[in-house]
Amino acid sequence: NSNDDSGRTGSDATSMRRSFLDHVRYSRGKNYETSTAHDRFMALSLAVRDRLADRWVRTARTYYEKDVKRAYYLSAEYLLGRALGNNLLSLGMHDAASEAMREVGVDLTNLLEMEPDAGLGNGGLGRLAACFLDSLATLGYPGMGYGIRYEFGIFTQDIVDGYQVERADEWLKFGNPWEIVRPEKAVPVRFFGRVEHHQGPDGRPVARWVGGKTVVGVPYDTPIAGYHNDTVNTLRLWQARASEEFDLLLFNAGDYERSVVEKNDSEVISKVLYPNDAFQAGKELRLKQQYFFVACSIADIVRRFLKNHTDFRDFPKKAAIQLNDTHPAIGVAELMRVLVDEKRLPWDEAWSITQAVFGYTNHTLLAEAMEKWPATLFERLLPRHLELIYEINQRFLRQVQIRYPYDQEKQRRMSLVEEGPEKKIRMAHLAVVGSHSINGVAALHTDLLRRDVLPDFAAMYPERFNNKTNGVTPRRWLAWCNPRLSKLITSRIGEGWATNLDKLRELEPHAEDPAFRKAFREVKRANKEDLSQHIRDLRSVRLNPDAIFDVQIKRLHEYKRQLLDAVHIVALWMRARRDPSTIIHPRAFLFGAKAAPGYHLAKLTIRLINGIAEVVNSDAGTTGLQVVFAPNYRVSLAERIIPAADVSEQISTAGMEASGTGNMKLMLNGALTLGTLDGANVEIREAVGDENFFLFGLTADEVIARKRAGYRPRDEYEKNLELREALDLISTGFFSPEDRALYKPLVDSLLEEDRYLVLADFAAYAAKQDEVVRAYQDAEGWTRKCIINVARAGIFSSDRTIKQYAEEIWRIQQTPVEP
Ligand code: DL6
Repeated sequence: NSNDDSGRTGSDATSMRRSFLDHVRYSRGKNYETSTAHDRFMALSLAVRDRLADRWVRTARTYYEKDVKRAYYLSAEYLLGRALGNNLLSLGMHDAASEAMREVGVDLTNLLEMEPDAGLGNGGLGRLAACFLDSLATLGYPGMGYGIRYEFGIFTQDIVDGYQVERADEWLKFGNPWEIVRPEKAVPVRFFGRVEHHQGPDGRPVARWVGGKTVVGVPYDTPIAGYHNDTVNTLRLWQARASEEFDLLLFNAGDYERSVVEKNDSEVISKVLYPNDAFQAGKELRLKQQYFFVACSIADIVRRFLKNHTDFRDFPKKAAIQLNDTHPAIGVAELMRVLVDEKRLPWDEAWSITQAVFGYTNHTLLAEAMEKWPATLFERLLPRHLELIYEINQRFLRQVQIRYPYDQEKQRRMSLVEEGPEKKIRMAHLAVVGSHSINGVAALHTDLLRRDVLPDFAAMYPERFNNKTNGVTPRRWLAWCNPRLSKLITSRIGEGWATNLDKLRELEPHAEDPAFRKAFREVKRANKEDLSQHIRDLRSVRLNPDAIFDVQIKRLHEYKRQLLDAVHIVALWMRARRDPSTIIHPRAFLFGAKAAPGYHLAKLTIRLINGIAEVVNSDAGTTGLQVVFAPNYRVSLAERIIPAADVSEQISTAGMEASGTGNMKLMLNGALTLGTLDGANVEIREAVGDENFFLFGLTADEVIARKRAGYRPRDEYEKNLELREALDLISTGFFSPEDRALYKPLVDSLLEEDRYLVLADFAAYAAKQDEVVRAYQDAEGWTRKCIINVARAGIFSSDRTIKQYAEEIWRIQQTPVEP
């Protein structure tokens, strides 16, 4: 029954209050009076989950009955953040919940703060996956996410004496109200062992992967609610469990201790998210994680298909599988193994099914992020997959040879196997040959992918390459995180923009209305007050809400150039100290960033920013400058910072940032971009016009040319006095009196190599920063620019992106769920 007439899952405050109190008593086993804040958070979340459950069941039934084609998103990362507020928003029950809580004397806002972020991702790639799930459900697409239920997500970052200190992220410690475990759908996954080859009864060769060790994947399902509709899709995350048969074997042998130890070996697979962003560490456990979740997911997808089909030639009509970067690329070999070895399909048939099913999204151009696994590791861990990859490669290279006879060099370059002192499997090549679609995530990125990273493949399979510029969900990144701006927007253009972001265009004429501009400034100002208050709680620095809030929030990486920002702040401060008349407006520089725990220069950069903050904040009264490093940057912190930002720092070396998505969120919330022509910045600038964007720096082609011409960072240092003085101040230990040589590695990296052309872009960056402040002096003009940025952010909705994937790659249909 779809309509619950008992009132158990009603959407009014009375019904919400009743089920909240029921959950306090019957799910938490507490008297209301003795319940803790945590009990209440759990009780309200469970009450909300009840309201999703009925739609969840109906969604599954609708898809099954209509036998629709589904899109499966395979991703090693999902950076979901908090769910309670977002689910209340989707259900349209926020006000009712707020009232219900008020009636029992609870402040909903405080309750929402109890929820830990689901931080199962590193940065943009994982957050993109989360935005995509939101859009799939909101648009009513039959789509499902698959991934890993990491027991520990991205580490918690503390700042101790200016240094990043990592702590385990125990996000499941108090229980997770959203997930439902489905042990009946567990999947066995084999590792190690050996391959036996025989002659099958049909005379064809048969390969059997035997022995080794079995781990079990247990699925945990999380509901993904569409916004104001009846769709609730599923995110299915796999947890590793030791297999019972295996335990039994050892118990029988009487080796209790060994059996317990081996159990650990299995369960460690889903223990922790690797905290590297855009860098491959090459750990065996990481490859195990990848195969583990991919094998479980493919088994699950095949099982679902076989519920109502028998002919695998129909499989591509019912399933599209998207590889979120190469992390799940082993799926190509795994599906071949299932089809050829288990289902006994002929190779060619299996291969055309595989290619028709898979699509591959590339998210990086950085060489150090390209996944390559030693063949020896593969051979030990996944012996059958290595054989299959060799077979795929042999057949593929034969095609290359036919197409380009006599070009041995091309075959070497395109091979799935990198020859050398250590043979390696190139996962991107496996993903490319096994997919019918290969896409980049912003126009420039896709161009560079075709031209510089995969040129041989783009020449051979031009029809497979396409662009899908990233997007962000306007529900979380405007409607939820910025209620003041949302209300103002709705007051002018009405509802509807949250699901049709192009509608924001209607704001544009209002940029000419002084009353609207004033209201817009008041919203920004109030958001800055809120953030200032929050930062004061975190860092005991009170940011001046009249200052220009200049924010750089993203993972810490040399290519993102937090150092450029930091060195410039030092230069500004020296200038302000020397000549106070150069100060024309107070400025607050805010950073948020996690560094990979093993990335020394990145961690040192955090220490430097904190060192600079300490000095600069101490005489903020005279210079008007403030610097804050906000600890533990994560989704829920982004939700506070973004609505308060004036300037969005998107200053990566051109050609390095695949897309960026923070740039879109900041634009959508009325910040102006100070950026290079990199990633989606290019498209943001096209959308808003040059007059509403602060552009600086070398282009991607100029970057390449400068390096080719023999770039000498010292020349830049010599010829720019401000730059030289700032670097000298840093290197002489002014910001680290306790250890004067502390920052030497950072300054040396800039002066000796400067891979990311920080010094080459410094002068242009500093000049553009000056222009930013001048522009800010014209409050009306600035506000106009901000409004135009918001008004033209429509194309950066992940709804637009998802429609493109759905129509151009997956060929799936919107399938709304009846109320
Ligand atoms: O596509 C999402 C996101 C982009 O916006 C960022 O520009 C890009 O750096 C990020 N890529 C990665 C690469 N990881 N690997 N491999 O995180 O993807």
